[in-house]
Amino acid sequence: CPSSPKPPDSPSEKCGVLNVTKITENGKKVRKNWTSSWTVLQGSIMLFAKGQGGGSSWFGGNQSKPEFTVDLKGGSVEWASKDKSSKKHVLELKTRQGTDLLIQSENENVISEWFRALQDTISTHACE
Ligand code: I3S
Repeated sequence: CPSSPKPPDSPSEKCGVLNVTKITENGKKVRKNWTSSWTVLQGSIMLFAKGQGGGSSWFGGNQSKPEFTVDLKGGSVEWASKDKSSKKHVLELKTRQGTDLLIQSENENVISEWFRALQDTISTHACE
């Protein structure tokens, strides 16, 4: 592994609105619940924040915190196969904790940028 794959002054940071659903939690399949979520990528952490008016249907479920986070270290990202969703532009994100998510945008450029950022993040943190 390279000791410093990125200069310290260029942290991987990205944010925007994405459609998100969990598909597994702790390795167990869960029912999909697509929700629009404000999404922040900072370091190896991806944070999904409940927006205004996001109630109990928000995909983080009925947890008290208004955010849900996953750690991308040791995870993977790929374009979701057709059997995972009927939607267009869907990424499948797998985490080491056994929580797998689908993230989607109607805008192909938006989701392609997220794909690049997530791949970048995963490879940057692969050696930690
Ligand atoms: O993989 P599935 O079960 O076809 O996913 C669909 C369902 O979650 C559906 O809700 P119900 O559980 O009430 O049937 C959602 O409305 C759909 O959006 C899900 O499929 P897509 O293909 O949109 O990911």
